[in-house]
Amino acid sequence: MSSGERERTFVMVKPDAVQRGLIGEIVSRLESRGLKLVGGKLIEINRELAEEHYAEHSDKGFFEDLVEFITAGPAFAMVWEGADVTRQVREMMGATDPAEAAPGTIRGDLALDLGRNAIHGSDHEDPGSNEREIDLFFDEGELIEYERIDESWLYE
Ligand code: DAT
Ligand code: MG
Repeated sequence: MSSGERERTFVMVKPDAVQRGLIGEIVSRLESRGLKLVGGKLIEINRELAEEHYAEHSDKGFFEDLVEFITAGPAFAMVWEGADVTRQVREMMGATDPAEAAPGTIRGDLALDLGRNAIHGSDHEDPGSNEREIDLFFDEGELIEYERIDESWLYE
């Protein structure tokens, strides 16, 4: 492997994108990049889990809307693995506000509104957020260790 340490990150297709039939599109982008899916499940997030997941925003004015949105329908929770994966996924997601997200990014291509921004990814600027979020949504037994057949063609 040439660059970056292999790590895991938590990613979620939010309820808006599930309803809009975009699970496959979003999974496909990460999969085609060469990232490895090591866990995934369709879930209904309850209020307690939503409040814990977004605890860092509990004092913000938008917190209640955010909790309502994320609990409004099924979400698709995933764990992805790869070199520098947390930062790479954030780059692929684009800016938090889809109106500011660059074309070519997931939010820039698939969403329009801050409160309906299609995807969640762990914060690469908050060390430990990836592991914390993985633990919150997944049991150890739900994560699968395996090799992609193309790994020697993805990493030097
Ligand atoms: P991100 O999802 O890019 O990590 P964040 O952690 O700052 O962004 O915020 C979590 C979510 O909260 C975000 O995806 C959309 C919503 N949000 C953030 N800032 C907001 C604001 N100013 N008004 C309304 N919703 C906001
Ligand atoms: Mg965040």
